[in-house]
Amino acid sequence: MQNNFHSGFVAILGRPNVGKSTFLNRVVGQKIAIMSDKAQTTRNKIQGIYTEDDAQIVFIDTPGIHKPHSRLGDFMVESALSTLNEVDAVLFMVNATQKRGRGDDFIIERLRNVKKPIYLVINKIDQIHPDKLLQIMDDYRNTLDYAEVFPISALEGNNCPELIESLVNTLPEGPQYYPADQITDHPERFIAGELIREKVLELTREEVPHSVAVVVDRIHREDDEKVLVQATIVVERNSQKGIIIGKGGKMLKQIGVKARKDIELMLGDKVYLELWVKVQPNWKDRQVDLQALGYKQDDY
Ligand SMILES: Nc1nc2c(ncn2[C@@H]2O[C@H](COP(=O)(O)OP(=O)(O)OP(=O)(O)O)[C@@H](O)[C@H]2O)c(=O)[nH]1
Ligand SMILES: [Mg+2]
Repeated sequence: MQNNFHSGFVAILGRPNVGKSTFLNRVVGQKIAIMSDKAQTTRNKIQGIYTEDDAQIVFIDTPGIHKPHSRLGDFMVESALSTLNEVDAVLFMVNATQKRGRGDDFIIERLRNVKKPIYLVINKIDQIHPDKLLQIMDDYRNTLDYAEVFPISALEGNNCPELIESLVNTLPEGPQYYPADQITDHPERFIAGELIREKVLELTREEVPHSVAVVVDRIHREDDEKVLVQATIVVERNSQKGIIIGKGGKMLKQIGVKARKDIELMLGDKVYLELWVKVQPNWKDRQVDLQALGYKQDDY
C-alpha cells in the first residue's frame, strides 16, 4: 500500500430520478449505469470506481427509494437501504427543482442513525435560479447534521470535482480495492442488458418501461472484430409484447439499432445484436422469476 492512500465506499442515495446514475457516469467517465427521464430506472446496486494517484472512491449507485408496489420494488428499496451498512460516507441526492417531499423525509429518517459523514447533494442546479437554491438549502438545513452541502449539476459537471475532492479528504487511509483501470464491478453482460433496457425506457411509455426486464443470453466473439450479442426482452403481457415488437417489427428494430450503438461503444467492437421478446406473466411479483432475471436477494 502506498503512503497516505485514501479510499472507501460511498453510497449515492435519493428518490427516483434525482440524477444518481448521471452523477455516477460522470465520475467514471463512461456509461455504466443507465439513465432515463422515467422514475425507477436503476434496479440493482452498481459500483462505479474512481481512481486517482493517491485515492480510490468506490461509489455505489442505488435504486431510487420509493413506495414499492411489487416484489421487484421491495428488492430495489431494500438493496438501496442495505448499502448504508457497508459504506464510509453517504451522498444524499435531492432534486433542486423539487420541494422536499415525503420521500425525502423517509430517507432522512433512515439516515438519522447512520454514523458516517452524510453529504447533502443538491442536483440539477442548471435548472434553477440561484435564489431558489438558497430556499432549498434552507429547507434541508435542520433535517440532519450534514458533513457538507454541495449544489451540483451532474449533467453539466458544475461542482462535481469539488465534491470528489472533499470526499477524498474525508475518506480514511486505506487500500486500493480495485485495479486503477477498472470502473465497475458489473460484467459487460449485465451492462449490455441494461443498455437494451435503457432504449425500451426511452422509446416506450406508461406501464411498459416498468414491465420490462432484459436477459443477455450470450455474448460470443465471432471473429477478431465482431461480437454476437443475443438477448431476450421479457414483458408481463401479450399486449406489451406487441408494443415492443411494433408494427412490422419497427419498434424492436429501433430498440436494436440504438442499443447496438451503445454496446459497440462499450465493447469497442462491431456488434451483431439479436433480440427476442418473451412474455412472462407477473414476473415482478414472482420470487423465482426475479432471481432468474438478476434481482437476487444475496446481491444486496
Ligand atoms: N437538467 C439536469 N438534468 C439532470 C441532471 N442530472 C440528471 N438529470 C436528468 O434527470 C433524469 C434522471 O436521471 P437519472 O440519472 O436516471 O436519475 P436516477 O436518480 O439515477 O433515477 P433512478 O435510477 O430512477 O432512481 C435524466 O433525464 C437525466 O438526464 C442535472 O444535473 N441537470
Ligand atoms: Mg439511476
